[in-house]
Amino acid sequence: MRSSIFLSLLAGAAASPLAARQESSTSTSAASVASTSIESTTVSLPTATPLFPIHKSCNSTLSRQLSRAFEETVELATHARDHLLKYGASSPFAKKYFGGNTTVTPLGIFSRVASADRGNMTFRCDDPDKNCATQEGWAGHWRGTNATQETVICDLSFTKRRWLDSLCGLGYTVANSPTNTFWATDLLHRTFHVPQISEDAVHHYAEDFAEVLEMAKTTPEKSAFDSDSLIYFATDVYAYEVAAPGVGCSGDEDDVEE
Ligand SMILES: *[C@@H]1O[C@H](CO)[C@@H](O)[C@H](O)[C@H]1NC(C)=O
Ligand SMILES: *[C@@H]1O[C@H](CO)[C@@H](O)[C@H](O)[C@H]1NC(C)=O
Ligand SMILES: *[C@@H]1O[C@H](CO)[C@@H](O)[C@H](O)[C@H]1NC(C)=O
Ligand SMILES: CC(=O)N[C@H]1CO[C@H](CO)[C@@H](O)[C@@H]1O
Repeated sequence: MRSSIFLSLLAGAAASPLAARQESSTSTSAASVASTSIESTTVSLPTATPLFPIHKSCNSTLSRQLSRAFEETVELATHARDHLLKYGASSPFAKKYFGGNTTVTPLGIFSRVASADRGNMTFRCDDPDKNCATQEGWAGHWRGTNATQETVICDLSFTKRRWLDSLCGLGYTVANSPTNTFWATDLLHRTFHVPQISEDAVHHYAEDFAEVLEMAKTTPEKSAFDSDSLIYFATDVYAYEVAAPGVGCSGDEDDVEE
């Protein structure tokens, strides 16, 4: 472990003077650090993209795939962030998915996926809660109250998820295909469940694509915090600007299966 300097953060009402203290390089106890602390190897705030931690239960084969999957997740989130930085609420995609409301919330959420500190969150490949073994069709799950910062990726994910460069191919359209078609979209959803990334702010309000569109029109203040709205937005933008420039693969909203 690298030696670290912990800086107390001026947080909320309990503002306190900045005070630096040394943490022994052998101590890895996150619990010994106040939850309002930030870790940094230098005095300035970290700016590089931190890696998503992959648990040792993932063997080399799985770990190599997960590393690439997380790179794509960060790429998708980064692109969504940059699109919002450039166009803000005037983006037609922001209008479509967030109702033209302020985009500062989605901007913050995508920024956190792209570059928030990863804390002690982890993605594991064993099956501690036995959901992979017992729940038909589960390809992974957030561990919830059993371990809020942990996510399990079941073997099934490794046979089902597509790479982002297949976006707009194989019959995929944003409107008519599942949000978990790709590693990047599936993992975006999984990071939204982890409080280290989402600060518990992202939830499921809409049930399907039609509801996502309806919500943007009626209660856009919810859309900005809706897991599926955020995923559809990021995918639609990436399809239009990267996968099939100027064309995209939004799909026909009227064909959406209920
Ligand atoms: C991980 O971090 C969270 C939040 O900072 C803390 O509540 C939890 O105890 C930590 N878990 C471990 C295993 O260190
Ligand atoms: C890693 O685990 C997967 C899934 O359990 C397995 O199919 C694969 O053979 C393992 N790879 C190595 C190098 O052990
Ligand atoms: C938490 O652990 C219990 C006991 O092993 C298990 O029954 C439950 O399904 C787990 N919760 C989740 C969200 O996996
Ligand atoms: C925070 C904010 O701007 N909320 C607005 C989002 O859009 C709806 C509908 O136009 C407004 O009623 C909210 O005030």
